Formats: sequence, C-alpha cells, structure tokens
Amino acid sequence: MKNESPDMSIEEIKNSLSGHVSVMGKKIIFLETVDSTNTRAMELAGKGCEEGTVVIADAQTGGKGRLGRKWLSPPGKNIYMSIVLKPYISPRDATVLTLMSAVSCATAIKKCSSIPVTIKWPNDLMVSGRKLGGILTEIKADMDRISYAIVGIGINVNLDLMDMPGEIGSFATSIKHHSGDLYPRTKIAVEILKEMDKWYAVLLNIGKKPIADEWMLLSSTIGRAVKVTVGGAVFTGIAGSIDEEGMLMLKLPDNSVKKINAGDVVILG
Ligand code: BT5
Repeated sequence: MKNESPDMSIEEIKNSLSGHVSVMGKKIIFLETVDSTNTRAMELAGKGCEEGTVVIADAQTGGKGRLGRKWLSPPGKNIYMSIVLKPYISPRDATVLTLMSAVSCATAIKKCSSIPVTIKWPNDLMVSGRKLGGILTEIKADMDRISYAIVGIGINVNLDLMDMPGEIGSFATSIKHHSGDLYPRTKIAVEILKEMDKWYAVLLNIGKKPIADEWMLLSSTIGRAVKVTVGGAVFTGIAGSIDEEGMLMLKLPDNSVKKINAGDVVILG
C-alpha cells in the first residue's frame, strides 16, 4: 500500500481538510487497488470504524454500480471513494444520502472546473447528456434505523475516450474529456469531502428539505419527459419533482402521479 499516486496525495487531502470539516475524512485509507471501496468501507464499518472514515482507491477490480452492475475503474484516472456514515435516520430515508452526495459532488466539481454538472435522478452526475459519475449508497439497517451507510462515489476525472470500452464510450464522459484539460484528483476529492461535510450537517441539524431543494436546482430531470424503468416495468411521463424522501413524482399521461423510489431514467426531451 502506498500513500501517494500521481496527482492523488492523501497527505494533501488530510492537510486541506484539517480544520475545515467535522465528520468527513477523520480517517482516510488509501489503497492502490481494491475490489470495491464500498465493500472495503462496509467491512470497516462492520468492525466499528469511526463515522467519516473514507476509503479511496486508485483502481478497483470489482467496482460496483446499482443492481449488480459494474463500474469501470481503471488506475491513475478517476476518483473511487467511499464514506462511512452513521446517521440517526430510518432506512426509508436512505435515498436522501444519495441526493446529498449528488448535490455535494455536483457543487464540488463546478467549483473546481466550472463544468456545468447536473444530476439525473436518482444518482447520476451528468454533463451534456453524458454520465460523468455515479453514486452507490449501501446500508446496514436494524428494524427502524440505519446502523451505518456507505456512500460510494465514482467520478471520471481524467478518463479518455480510449479508456471507455464498448458502449460506455457512447454515453460516458470525464472532466478531461469534456473540458480538454487534466484535473488534479486531490483537489476534487477535497472539495467533495468539504461539501459532503457541509450538507451532512444540514441533514442532521435542519433536515431533508434543504437537500431536496438544492437537488431540484441542480437536477436535469425535473420538468422533462422521461422513461423510467423500474424492475421489469416501464413508465413514461413528466418528471414532476422529488419528495423529501427522494422519491420521483412521475406525472403519467392520465394525469395521475406515480411515486417511484428506485429506477433508471432516460430523458426523452
Ligand atoms: C452508479 O450505478 O452509477 C453507481 C456508481 C458508483 C461507483 C462508485 S466507485 C466508488 C464506490 N465503490 C464501488 O464499488 N462503487 C462506488 P448505476 O446507476 O447502476 O450505473 C452503472 C452503469 O454505468 C453501468 O452499467 C455502465 O453502463 C455505466 N458505467 C460503468 N462505469 C462507468 C464509468 N466509469 N463512467 C460512466 N458510466 C459508467
């Protein structure tokens, strides 16, 4: 295990966060290669690690998306980072952690790069209709509260088109691919953790509403005609808004509203 990777310095992340955060990055574990930072963070949380522990890897061999999908995770290019959280909230509210993380990432990337990142419900970071990053939230819950949650963040920073195999090249992008410039992963990771710290405090001290409101401002989904796939079912309609739990309120052609708590959205127009 090394503590450095080109343009990714854990010492610099720690120094930049010191005095600026209260929860995120209290402990940072860097791994050159790991199967999945989420899996490793889940193991650490199971052993009682501190809230705010962050696992960062230079590469993942088994990067995970939702529903058993794979996350392309080559070395030296991107951010793969998982954060252990222990909020006193119900499992029903876990989606708000994804919304909070999407808001934090979009804001951080905008600050570092001025790229006009938007959020596609529920977990996609988008630019110009292409996927720049994604968030995978996994929880361990008792009956009525979360024991711990792992928020996994994958951001394509310096990924080139030639690094995107097969069809991924037709819908994915990276900060470099979009802007033409190389970006330091350290700086982006620091900004993400600072934003996460800020929005987590909002969640714990004020509640879900400010996060849902900010999410709406950053969203590219709301007000658009969309096709939503939920398991085997497909619904088409207008994405109305999200409620405080992060459910998508889909206005169907018969004017009824369907609440959707998980699914894949394609924006039709
Ligand atoms: C996501 O899933 O978007 C969540 C991705 C979370 C990845 C992070 S990396 C750190 C942490 N550790 C992990 O193991 N995971 C998290 P989903 O919405 O299901 O999207 C997955 C789909 O995105 C795949 O089926 C591909 O089509 C596409 N995809 C895979 N790799 C990609 C990449 N690097 N960039 C853009 N799209 C990608």
